[in-house]
Amino acid sequence: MITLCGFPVSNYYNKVKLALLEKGVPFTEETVLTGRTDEAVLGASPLAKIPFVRTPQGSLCESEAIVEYLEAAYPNPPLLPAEPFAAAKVRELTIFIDLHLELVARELYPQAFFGGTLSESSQARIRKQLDKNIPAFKRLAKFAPYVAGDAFTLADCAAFASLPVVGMATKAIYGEDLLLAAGVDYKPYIKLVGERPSAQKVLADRKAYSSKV
Ligand SMILES: N[C@@H](CCC(=O)N[C@@H](CS)C(=O)NCC(=O)O)C(=O)O
Repeated sequence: MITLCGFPVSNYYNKVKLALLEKGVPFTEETVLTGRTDEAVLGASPLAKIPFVRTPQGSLCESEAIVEYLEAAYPNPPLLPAEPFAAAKVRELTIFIDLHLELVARELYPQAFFGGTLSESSQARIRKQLDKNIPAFKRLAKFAPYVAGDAFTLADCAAFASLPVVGMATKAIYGEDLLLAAGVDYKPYIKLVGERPSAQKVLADRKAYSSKV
């Protein structure tokens, strides 16, 4: 049995949870907050980031390594195309979401969501990166109707979990959702994916957790 460790508000936690649910892999959840310095966490996730999973073979961190493991260990239903180039295109898009959108926008979160402050120069630096990276993502994203094309893939696990956060963070800091401003019309897509039972569970669990803390 797999144990998913982290908490249901985290976008990377929910990326992995979506993949588990879509594949019907049995799993349990263990609440682990960030910033832990004990061996139980550092032994599984050396940077103390969440999510990580415990499996009968050992633990694994980094959401992309985890979902790739799930894809290999539980191939059905597939969340990557069988054809190697098509699969690589899905991975390419996931990298753009995680690395070039989310990781850049993440620098905004302390002020956007947690009451911190960012200097004007930091805001300007991040804005410059997003103004370059969002149109780049737009070139690759299909929304037809899924982010990588006509099938639900691992890229949707990342996109569903992270695009709304990127949108909200940019709106909070810059007064406009930079995804929408650049013509990335992701809202109907989030609604479509949000109708899947996997996404409904992720959203319901996130809501239940948020109302508890
Ligand atoms: N590259 C990591 C990113 C995970 C990540 O940044 N998780 C956040 C929560 S959403 C976290 O643990 N932040 C605390 C920290 O970075 O110390 C992944 O894909 O799993």
